[in-house]
Amino acid sequence: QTDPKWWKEAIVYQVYPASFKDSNHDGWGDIKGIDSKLEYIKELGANAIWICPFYDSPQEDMGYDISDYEKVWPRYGTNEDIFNLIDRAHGLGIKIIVDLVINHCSSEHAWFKEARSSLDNPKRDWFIWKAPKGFDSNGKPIPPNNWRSFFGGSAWEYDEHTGQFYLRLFAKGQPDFNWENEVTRNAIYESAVGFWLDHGVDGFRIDTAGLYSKQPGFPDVPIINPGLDFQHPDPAILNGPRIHEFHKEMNKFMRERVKDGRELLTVGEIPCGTHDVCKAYTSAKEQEITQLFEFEHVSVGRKPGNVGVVNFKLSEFKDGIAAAFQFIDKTDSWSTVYIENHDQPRSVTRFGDDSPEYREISAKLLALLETSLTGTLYVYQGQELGMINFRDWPIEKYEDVEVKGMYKMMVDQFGADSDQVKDYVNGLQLISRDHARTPFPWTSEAPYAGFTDGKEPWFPLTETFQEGINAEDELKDPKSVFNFWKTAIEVRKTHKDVLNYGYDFTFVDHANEKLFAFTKKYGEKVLYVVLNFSKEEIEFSFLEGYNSYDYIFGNYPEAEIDTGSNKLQPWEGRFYYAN
Ligand code: ISL
Repeated sequence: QTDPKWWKEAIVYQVYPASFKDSNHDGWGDIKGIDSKLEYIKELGANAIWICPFYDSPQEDMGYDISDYEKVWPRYGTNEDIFNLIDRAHGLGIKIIVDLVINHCSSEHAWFKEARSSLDNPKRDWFIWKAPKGFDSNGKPIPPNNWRSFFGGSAWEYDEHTGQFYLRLFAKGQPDFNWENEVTRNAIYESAVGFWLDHGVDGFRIDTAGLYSKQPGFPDVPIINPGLDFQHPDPAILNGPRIHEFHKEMNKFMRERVKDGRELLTVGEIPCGTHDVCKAYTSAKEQEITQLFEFEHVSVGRKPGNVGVVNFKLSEFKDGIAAAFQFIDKTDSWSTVYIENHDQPRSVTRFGDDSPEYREISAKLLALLETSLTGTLYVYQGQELGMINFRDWPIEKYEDVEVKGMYKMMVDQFGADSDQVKDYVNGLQLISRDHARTPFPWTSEAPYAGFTDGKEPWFPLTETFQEGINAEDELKDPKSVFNFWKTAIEVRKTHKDVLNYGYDFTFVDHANEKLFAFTKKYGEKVLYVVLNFSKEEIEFSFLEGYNSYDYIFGNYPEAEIDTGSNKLQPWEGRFYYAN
């Protein structure tokens, strides 16, 4: 478990290229923009960067619809730009992880264009085609089964030209590959994996990595939710019969392709369901992937099917955290720690308190929680600033293909004025993916916060860049969220045995709906973490059976608190060693 691999200890900073930094004044972020900010990322303490898709794409789903795996989307720059970025990052001691999106490609990919051209095209079988089940009274073709898309509606798209449906679990322009076909698999590995390994990347974030193996026979499934969400998809598509075989095969391809023996970080995006499944994917012995992103904690407070939000209790969030990350105790598996990404809203709004009074302190509390957990730590751009969700945007201002598809589905089903649709739209204030995708606030300067000095950005900024939530102001302020994250990351590195590798994660006072407390061990060391998830002053108990407590770190200045007292200020958290 403590075998010190770089990918176990990495601090990975996630960059969303469209919204990080524009270098050429066109209102879109780009590769050279990322290059110009490597020092900023290093300053935070990160030593790896995961860059979301930057490949050629019609951008129906922000680059998760790839039309050429081996080419940078021209708006983001050129292949030379990314090769230079990889070199310069390596020079600074920063590893580069790229996104691997291979459950599907874009309908504009040459492979799909060939496949759809005729029934007997040699690439026809690279995708999943089925004849209509029949035709309805209006002569409309009926999809082959009831599988649904994550973005609303049927997962089957009718292709007039050949009179068959193709499967697309996401948007219309994202046809699913047929992973049963070995020729297809090898072509995917060669193009999407081999090409980038040859150019020196240090690993892959593997998109929707549990979806490749579909249930044979394509049976109808019980519809379990009003909508479809990634945590609770229809049962025939997730973790299917050949999924582990496929991952082993791809992993072998990677190992053979890497010529200089470098170790790769491979992180799969997989809601596992059970801990046994999580362990199976990530066991070192099995050689599939090194770690995965679970969804239990970020799903808390979402209605089944992702069609709105409900109130949740702190104890549910605690369970989500334990389920998502702490499954590796005493096994050869490994996990991740994350709370934000480009699909998740801002964590301060979701799990902290984004009011002006408590935003900073609750953002710091979340940083404490994350830096205390075992696994590889991921920080999403803007999280280190304590960014919050945008407020009160009308539905028309949302950009995300998921929102558009789901909104349409809800309106078709319930009517635009229905309570269901109102609920859905209200929920978006809290959970829409768009909150994480607004341009990065580098400065407080209007109108575009230093993100671009050119055209209007592709997507509006979150308004709070003029209220101190921007990199320039935070770098200068020793008490900022940024500088707290920086220190918390140093503390994590200094105490990495128990913080990064600790085991025996055990809740203390689990039923307490304000206090999030637990212990973890490493050898003789016992870490005691107490976090006040409320704006009230609360108390915790020092555990019996220990002689003394050493205070390690917390989110209130040490001079302002009595570390020997068991009282916690609003949103205060502390780490102790229990001796
Ligand atoms: O974002 C979600 C909920 O709001 C998920 O349902 C999401 O679609 C799921 O986590 C899969 O995400 C990944 O693949 C998608 C892409 O849209 C996401 O951005 C990506 O992270 C399709 O490639």
